[in-house]
Amino acid sequence: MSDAVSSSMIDDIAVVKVDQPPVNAIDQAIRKGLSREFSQLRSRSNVKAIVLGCAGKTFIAGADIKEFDFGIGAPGYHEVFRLIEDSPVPVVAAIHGTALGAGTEIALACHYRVADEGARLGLPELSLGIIPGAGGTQRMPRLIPIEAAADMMLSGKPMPAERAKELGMIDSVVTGDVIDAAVLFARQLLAQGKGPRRTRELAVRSTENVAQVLAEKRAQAVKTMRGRTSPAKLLEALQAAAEKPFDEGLKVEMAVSAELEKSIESRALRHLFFAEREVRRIPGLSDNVQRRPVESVGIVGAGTMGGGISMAFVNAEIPVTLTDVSQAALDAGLAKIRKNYERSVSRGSIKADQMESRIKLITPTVDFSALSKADLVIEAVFENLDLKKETFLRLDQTAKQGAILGTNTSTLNIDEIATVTKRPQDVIGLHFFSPANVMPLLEIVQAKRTANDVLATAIDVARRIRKVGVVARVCYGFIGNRMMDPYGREAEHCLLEGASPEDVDSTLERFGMAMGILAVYDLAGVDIGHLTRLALGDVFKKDPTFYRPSAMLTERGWHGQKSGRGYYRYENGKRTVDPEVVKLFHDEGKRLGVPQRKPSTDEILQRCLCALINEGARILEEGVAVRASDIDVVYTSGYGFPRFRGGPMFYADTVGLKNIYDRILEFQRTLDSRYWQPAPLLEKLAKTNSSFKQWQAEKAAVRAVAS
Ligand code: T1G
Repeated sequence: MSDAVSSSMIDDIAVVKVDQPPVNAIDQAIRKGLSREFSQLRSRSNVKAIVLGCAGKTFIAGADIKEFDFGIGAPGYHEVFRLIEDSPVPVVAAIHGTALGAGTEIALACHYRVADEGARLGLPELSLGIIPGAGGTQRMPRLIPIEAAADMMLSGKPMPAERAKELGMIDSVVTGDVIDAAVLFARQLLAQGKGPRRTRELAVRSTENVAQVLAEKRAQAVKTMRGRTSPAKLLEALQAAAEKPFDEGLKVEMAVSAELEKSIESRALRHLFFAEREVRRIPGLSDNVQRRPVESVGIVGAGTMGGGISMAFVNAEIPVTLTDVSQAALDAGLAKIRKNYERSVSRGSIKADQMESRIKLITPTVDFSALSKADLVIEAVFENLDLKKETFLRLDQTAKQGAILGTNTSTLNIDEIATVTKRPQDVIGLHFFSPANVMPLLEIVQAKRTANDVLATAIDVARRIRKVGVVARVCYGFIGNRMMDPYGREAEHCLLEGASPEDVDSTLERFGMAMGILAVYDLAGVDIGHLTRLALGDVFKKDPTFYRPSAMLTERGWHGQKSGRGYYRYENGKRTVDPEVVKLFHDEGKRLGVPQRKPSTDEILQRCLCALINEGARILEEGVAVRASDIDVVYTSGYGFPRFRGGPMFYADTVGLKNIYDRILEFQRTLDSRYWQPAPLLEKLAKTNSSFKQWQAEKAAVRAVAS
């Protein structure tokens, strides 16, 4: 019998409490416990009302997501929630923290809801590729207008208690102990002779032109959630709520839920939910490592990256000292920061006073010695090894003992950068993604000499600034950019074989990529990628076709959006195909003797994906990434890989590694075999009919035994 659910009496009011750290997620044991308690209380005549509350930091934050992989054991959600709703005495939910998913749904099955003023309520199921499956799609529109219910479920964003009360979801918002307040609320109900108020018996609110409202939401969702199935399915369940009696509508919700729970989309998103939490665990790095304090940060370089990184820290209320070589460069950097904040204010995502207080946390200076007080200094100067070494030499002489020295390099060898200091153990890579104040990914690059407390501190800092910190070991391009290299190589080579930039990018975007790779190069600057590759030495000598298109664009000064043309033309903010560039690449392909095969969209897609996955396998076997799922987190949170496909390694597992392997062997026969050598790990897993997930689990098991 699970003791995570208990009940006690306060005079004639029963308090049922759930206590399952860390977030009171409902699993089978909790459902059994709730069923036991509510069944028993039902038969006790001295119970005049029931309060349902939780211990710990939050009310129920949803169903236990892990359970979906194994099937929901009995009793099911509907059975337990119906038991609560059918209680012969009033049931009051006492909500604090973040009630999410089944947490919100169980509250809807209660007859009344009292919430702490800081509480929030949400139905984020779409972020897991499912819909509210415990009655939420049928009960919520009976408490709040169906349009507001649709918005709540489509956005997945938690709603503050006050707003929930305004809409009709919450009966009372309180301060102090919420369970005490709920008991008092129940006592007032009894005094007023009020009994149960079953949500399912209420009418659905505001159904005027509901079909049109939901049709508009569907059209919107098709645009904003490209390639996803669950949004339309959610609207189907809401349509049923508007048109059918409760129990009929519930059947629609149950059928849709059952279908989505098995979908690849949901498996992919559930995979990412846990993968984004697993990234914090580094084998051999104990949780008890003493972290270094990080209460102040120094940033070297007020350019695009330095400015964005500064914003990421002050957004988390960590003061920043921002330096640059000249006042002009500093002023330009600060102006850009203010412009970015003004855009956020105009969009309503922050208030003007918040903007001012954040900017106040930035101390701009051209005096490098001002960095001597910082707990963490991050260098964000131009991507040049000599310049970075020079900067680290100065930091070694300036920064206080014990300060962490971070470099924002995106490709360079951090071990080499660290050699110029007398404290290589304090050096670590902190690779942010542009715009650094927006992009959630932070590649934390552990160099050979990086100390464990520096690594552990960096992982914590990532969480404090609301980034997903993924640990990588040193190699060219770490995880993300290293895998991007063969991916981009294939995309560019297709241009020499007769495809157009539009062919390549539209194929990748149809697959779900946020943006085609060539449009990304135009956004980031075609010259940046070319110069980085040039720094690699004689790659072009070995293969004159290697990234030839971007070399040609750079030679002509066509660097992308910033120069009005690149792979495309950019006029008045619009991107258009450039026939001159298309012809330039095809003629060059013919000149270099590249067969004008005009690859099909399927081949373009498979070449880019197989190249990406194959390099991912190499990264795993070399130990540059700890887990395959870490690579998935890097690509979905930093490179626009579709979340509903789970990331490149998860995707490969869904396709089957044997199929990926066979396709690579086919490309080895039909294309430049130098580039199509299967990674030994991929070959092994393909030949043993295994998967990256299985390989990861086996590695974790071996580590667990060894530790
Ligand atoms: N199921 C299983 N484990 C969960 C969990 C859940 N719902 N929520 C959190 N955890 C684990 C998490 O993996 C981590 O474990 C630890 O708890 C702390 O989480 C029927 C079908 C609540 C805002 O989508 O958004 O209800 O890594 O690190 O930053 O319709 O957790 O320590 O081992 O994230 O303070 C809907 C998911 C489910 C909410 C707290 N609910 N959770 O954030 O802690 S579907 C959700 C969160 C559903 C019904 C449907 C966040 C949080 P570990 P954490 P946090």
